[in-house]
Amino acid sequence: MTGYRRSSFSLPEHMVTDEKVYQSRRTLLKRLGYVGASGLLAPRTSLASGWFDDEPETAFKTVPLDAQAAPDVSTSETLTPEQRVISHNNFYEFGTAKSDPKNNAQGFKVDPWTLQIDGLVEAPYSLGYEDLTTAFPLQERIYRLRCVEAWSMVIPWIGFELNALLKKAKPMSSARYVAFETLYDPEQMPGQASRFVGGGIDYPYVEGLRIDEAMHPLTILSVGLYGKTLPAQNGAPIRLVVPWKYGFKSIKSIVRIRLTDTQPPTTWNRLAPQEYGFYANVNPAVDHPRWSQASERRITSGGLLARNRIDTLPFNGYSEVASLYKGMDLRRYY
Ligand SMILES: Nc1nc2c(c(=O)[nH]1)N[C@H]1C(S)=C(S)[C@@H](COP(=O)(O)O)O[C@H]1N2
Ligand SMILES: [Mo]
Repeated sequence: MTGYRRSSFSLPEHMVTDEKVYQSRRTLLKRLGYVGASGLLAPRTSLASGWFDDEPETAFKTVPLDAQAAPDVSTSETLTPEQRVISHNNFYEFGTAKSDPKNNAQGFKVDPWTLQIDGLVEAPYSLGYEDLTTAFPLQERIYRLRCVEAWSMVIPWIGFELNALLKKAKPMSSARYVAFETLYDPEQMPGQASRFVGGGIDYPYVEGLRIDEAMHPLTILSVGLYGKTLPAQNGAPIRLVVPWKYGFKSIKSIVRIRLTDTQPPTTWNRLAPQEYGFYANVNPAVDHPRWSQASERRITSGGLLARNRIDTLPFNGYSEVASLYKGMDLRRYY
């Protein structure tokens, strides 16, 4: 059981304001020819309006989720407040500003959903929306999340070990990597409909892990946070969380998990290979070409001037994974 307050989603004041800004930006983008009307209008018009007048029309629904606490793999550091976890996001499919995912993903449809597990496995299978939260016992794990942009959060995730999902498919001995893919649906994801909104990424967003990284017990698939199912902006209905790697490895809204024998392409590596590697292990000794990775801004309840600069730790403090990289030059395999 989790002990968090379960308030229903309500639309904060600043979001209403942001929505106005977004509407005017949308008009501009349309005029510039970057987006077709359908791409950006879909998330709002696809909602049944007028039925629940007391509910904000654009609120994505989350529901309480029970999970077994896992103190042995959880940090006791102060949690990043829920409001920050769900309003400061990277999810370029919904725009590149930190507030864009929250503002643009409220109409995201996740039910029905299909997650396919295939590739080099003896027993490929798929999970539907309900299965995501029922097929495997759920745990609550409090992990640090360290973005490559040098900010970090402490988040109470709900999920299960990726290795449980993989083992169920009976991986073949030839499987050496695991490839992940986010939903491709430009009707729902404005960033996929427009290179301008989506930061120039070639969608769908893809990620990958070596099989031993994927099988490591710290690697989880998350279906919730703060005692509830995942908000759209955090990668509903299911996303990866690899706590010792930079945040961009933790791919959101996954529809396919494929076992392969070759290293799969990964989105940020494809976009800027000198800056983002396949491994992307958190490493204070290897700077990003354009900024230091020695320290990070921990997002807490304090304001922008809060003293929340902390040292970054190798593997984001998860030193038990170091043995996975024995003998590897971590400067070369960044
Ligand atoms: N599909 C997809 N997954 C994604 C991203 C994205 O833009 N698209 N951003 C990544 C980055 S850079 C980070 S830091 C984390 C942020 O997760 P959060 O918004 O839940 O904190 O999601 C990662 N997963
Ligand atoms: Mo990130």
